[in-house]
Amino acid sequence: MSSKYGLKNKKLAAWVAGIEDLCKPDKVAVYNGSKEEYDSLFKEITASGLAKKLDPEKRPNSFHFCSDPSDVARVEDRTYIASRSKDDAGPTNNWIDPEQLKKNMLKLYKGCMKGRTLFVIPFSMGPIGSPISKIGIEITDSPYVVLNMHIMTRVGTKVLDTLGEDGEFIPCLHSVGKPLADGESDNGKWPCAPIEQKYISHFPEENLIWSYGSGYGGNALLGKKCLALRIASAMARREGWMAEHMLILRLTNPKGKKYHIAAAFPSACGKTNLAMLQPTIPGWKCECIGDDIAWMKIAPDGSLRAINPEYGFFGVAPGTSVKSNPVAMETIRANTIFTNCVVTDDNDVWWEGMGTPCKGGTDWKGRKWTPESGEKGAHPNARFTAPAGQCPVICPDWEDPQGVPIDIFVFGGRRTSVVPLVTEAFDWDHGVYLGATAASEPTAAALDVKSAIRRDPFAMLPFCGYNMADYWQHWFNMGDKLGARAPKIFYVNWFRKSPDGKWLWPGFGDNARVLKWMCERLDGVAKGRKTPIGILPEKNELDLSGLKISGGELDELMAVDTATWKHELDDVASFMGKFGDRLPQRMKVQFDNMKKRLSK
Ligand code: GTP
Ligand code: SPV
Ligand code: MN
Repeated sequence: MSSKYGLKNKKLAAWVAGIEDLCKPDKVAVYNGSKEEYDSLFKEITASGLAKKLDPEKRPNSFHFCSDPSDVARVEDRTYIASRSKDDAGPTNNWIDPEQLKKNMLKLYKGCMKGRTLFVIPFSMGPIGSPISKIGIEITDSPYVVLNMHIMTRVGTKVLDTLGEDGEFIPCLHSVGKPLADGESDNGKWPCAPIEQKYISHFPEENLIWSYGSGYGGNALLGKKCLALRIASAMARREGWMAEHMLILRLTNPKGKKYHIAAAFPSACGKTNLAMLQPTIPGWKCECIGDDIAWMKIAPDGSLRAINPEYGFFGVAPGTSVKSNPVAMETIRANTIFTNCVVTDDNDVWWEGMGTPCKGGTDWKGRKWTPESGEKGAHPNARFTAPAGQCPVICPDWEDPQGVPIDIFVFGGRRTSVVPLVTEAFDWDHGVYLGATAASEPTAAALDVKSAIRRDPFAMLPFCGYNMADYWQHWFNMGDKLGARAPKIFYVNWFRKSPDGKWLWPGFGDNARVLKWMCERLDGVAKGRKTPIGILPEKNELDLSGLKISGGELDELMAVDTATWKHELDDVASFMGKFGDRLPQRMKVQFDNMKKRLSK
């Protein structure tokens, strides 16, 4: 039996009816995920002036959007973890009492979809039917969100069929927060609410997401950061699995041996680039499984299996070039949505660091622009949304419902000094310490992060849906369960600079040289050398064949300066102090060990 709008799932039908009553949209549409529906929505939105269709010869079936200048990235100050107890959200999350937050937001949601269509988007995070996958339903009044979700997740009727009448789903409510008066239209302008009305709210105890006021990226495409990281991390802890801000790749050595690597770097610190790496060392091959999120479960054989819950890439555009990431450039050749780039005079897209000149066009604010304009043409957090299946090096097993077995975890961040190119953890607990103390310089991926460097444990600071200290304990617990099957843990820094401000390491494809050393450590081929902070490559162990790098530069890249590391420890101590009694005992042990090693 079908209810209104053909929704057979009882909980879903009731939820949609309730939200319709609250938000008062003009229309309700259930998104079926077909190409016809995608195309016709694009026709509509292009006619309305919000999207621009790019030259079909140069960029087939691709579109460009300019967002509002106030709505260009995640807003961490307006992102909330609303658990019943403040301590369960922990000192690194914004917290409001869930009842209070709902009261505040209900006022905003009341009538907020007036003049708009309420879209119901059924989506699956992970291959439909995988034991690791989860179903979500996003309600949104933004066609931009519908079109992006179409690329980023598996959407439509097939998800509703899997859900059935009584299946469970995670409700994700989204509104741009800009009701229209009678006869009013957006006039091609990106709708959103002022900053003080924006809320990106998570209720981890009831697996519920409410987002209001922003239409951009992780604030609005609720399957990504909200569901697949914040809500999923809380579920994963309860259920004994892991939801991480990690890329997944498969590296194959010249003998054909495969290694699966999952790496966590903060936003805009190189996940997409590493995921699409093209090794510069002969005989090594890299294939991409995911570029932002990994969900991992222990399989019956004891291995840790990872899937990419997403279906597309929402990647940073600026800096992406044929030289730095040819694979990404090929991936976004067609069927791609661009946001906040330059639209060139010949109707293609352009951004700073694309590696090709641009004579002129329209900048991300919609103004006439030339290279002489003096301002950047693309916003630093301009993004592309492209289907993962279009990636020329997508791994043939990227949709395997069982996932791939992880051998190596890598953590990292953007540090222009102090942190060497690569460090291996002595053991699992030390690896958890390395992840927990990861730090990075700010990037454009969040609007409101300004400090010089900040601790970003496991690259999860903005994405952990519960107390970060409990999250660390969960990592220790997972290590206990994995035992001998636990992946080896490494820490990398591609971003160290010389005193005159030049990158010391070429990065990108050459990062394969570092991954190769990791594999050789796994196989017991490379010996490494012990330092107080971990194991570093022995001289000559890094394959530098064909690379122009001086001995002095290499020494600087690998330098471990005890005095600066002691200083670093003070910062770690004050960060860890925030967690009080919740800080795991095993973390204290690691801290003390580090201190002892540094003072030897
Ligand atoms: P999110 O999508 O925000 O989670 O970011 P991400 O971690 O996927 O970052 P991405 O790979 O898009 O890289 C962001 C920026 O870092 C781009 O401007 C890249 O050009 C730059 N970058 C990536 N890898 C390297 C590297 O190895 N060396 C240097 N110097 N820059 C890099
Ligand atoms: C990030 O900021 O880590 C992203 C982009 O991957 S967003 O989806 O906007 O969060
Ligand atoms: Mn990310």
